[in-house]
Amino acid sequence: MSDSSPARFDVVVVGAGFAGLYLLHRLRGMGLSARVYERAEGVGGTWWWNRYPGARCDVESLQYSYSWDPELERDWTWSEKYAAQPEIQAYAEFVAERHDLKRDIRFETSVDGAEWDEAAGLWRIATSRGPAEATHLVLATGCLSSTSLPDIPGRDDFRGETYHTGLWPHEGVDFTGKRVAVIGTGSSAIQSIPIIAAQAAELAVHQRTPNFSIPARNAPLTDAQRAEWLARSAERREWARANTRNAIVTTLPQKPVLEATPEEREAEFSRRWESGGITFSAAFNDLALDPEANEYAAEFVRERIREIVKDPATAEALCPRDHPIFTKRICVDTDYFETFNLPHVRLVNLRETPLETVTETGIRTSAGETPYDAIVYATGFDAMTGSILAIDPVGKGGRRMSQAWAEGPKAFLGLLTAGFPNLFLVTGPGSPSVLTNMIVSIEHHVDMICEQLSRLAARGATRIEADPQAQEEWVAHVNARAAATLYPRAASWYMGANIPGKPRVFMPYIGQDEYRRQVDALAAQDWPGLKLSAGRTASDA
Ligand code: NA7
Repeated sequence: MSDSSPARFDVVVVGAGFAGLYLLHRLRGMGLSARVYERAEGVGGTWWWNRYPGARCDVESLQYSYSWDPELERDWTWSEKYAAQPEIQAYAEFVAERHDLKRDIRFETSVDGAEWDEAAGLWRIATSRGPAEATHLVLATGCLSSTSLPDIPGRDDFRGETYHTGLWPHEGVDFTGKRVAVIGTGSSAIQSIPIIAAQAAELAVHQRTPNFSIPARNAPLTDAQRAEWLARSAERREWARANTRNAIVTTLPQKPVLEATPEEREAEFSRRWESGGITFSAAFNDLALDPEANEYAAEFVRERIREIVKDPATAEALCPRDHPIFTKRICVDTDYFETFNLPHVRLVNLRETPLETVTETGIRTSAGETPYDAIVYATGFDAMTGSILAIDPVGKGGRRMSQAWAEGPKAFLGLLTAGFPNLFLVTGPGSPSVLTNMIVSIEHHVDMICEQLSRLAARGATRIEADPQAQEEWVAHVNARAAATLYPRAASWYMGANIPGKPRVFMPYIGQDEYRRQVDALAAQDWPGLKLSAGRTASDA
């Protein structure tokens, strides 16, 4: 049913993931009227949709949790070192219930468009359930929520079951006795393949680019571990925010690998490999900067692959060589490489036998056609910009975001785009976002948005906009930071390289610790680069 007259709010938020939930809580605390629109039936954002078997966070659960309400961490018990999707989604649900957030969320409602009304000083928002208006619009739409299904010839002809990891059926899928093809070897594939293999009669993994993966060493958390975290969590979180590139508590690297002896090198890589997880990347401080240093880490992982995978040709095919390690988000797995030792699991190396077409009954590569009962596309997302450009807001002068971002996304601090007044992005391009513990970056951006809304109120202003010059300088700064590292050498989704036609621009800001310093310096100067002005508000109109 459609509402007839537009609903009107101080702030409309798109998305009820971790960003939307915290933002709603903050906005209420500021006495603002707010409405969240969410296309899913429940809260959790990416953790609502990514229900594929084995979906699990690569940041430890004790850290991948909110810090804004200390009671949440006292009253919620994480069961494992790395939480699986159902537990994370249940946590989002727990927070929504605890803070009574759902009454201001409209579920199963998509936001299909938004247009800035310059005269009225408000956003006119089109939702699947009717129009809304708001002084401010916040796109808390997530960085990995717009799924990408490759345009493989014949894709829609397949008569068997087809799945995308990012749009997994809520009732689950049972692959028992089935012949399954997985396309892709990114993080979603690497997590799901061992579980699908445990069910399927046959599993063929279609790999175009091999990936680096570190064992998770997941395990149940003990009461002692939880108590130890709780006793010092605030201090540790603060330390990670101030001192690390990714806002993850770890032991910081002590030296460059190029200055380490072979014994030191081996010992430190081995220690990190044995403790597991993405902090393997913090073994030495030059790994993302120097190709020779990087190669030591890459070769260490290749050696482990060769040890694990029994068939030497398969092991070699699984060894990544196309990109420096850490220039794509490192995968974290449980028994991924081990799965290729199972007799019913086969690697299809698309570099040797390219995928030609999907047929009605299977997949044809240059080596011939193989029948399957199910195809799983683990083919990723139109990352960081996909969900924003799906709404494609229309800013001042009728200019669309897709026009403003034609050469790549531009946003001052990853937060506001020039020409789009009162439109905030949460963890947008130009902010550390996907290179970090996302929850930490989300909290930072929500706090920054609320600070700007408070400034507006304190000054009797109603409009905030990024200055185009400040934005250009910021984008140049983001690019310069990336260019000083090995990151741009990978054809990664950070670069937009996985989506045909998407501009190749390194989107996230490298180093959330430095980002915070930049933000704090701007705050100390009363935010040069952000223009506040008075104008008519939604409530005057
Ligand atoms: P990713 O990391 O983008 O992985 C997608 C995979 O799909 C990757 O291996 C791609 O190979 C493969 N792919 C995409 N299109 C094709 C076609 N046309 N043919 C064959 N293979 C293809 O997505 P994920 O969902 O695994 O992970 C995304 C993030 O979520 C991850 O980084 C974590 O932060 C959580 P390619 O490398 O392009 O050769």
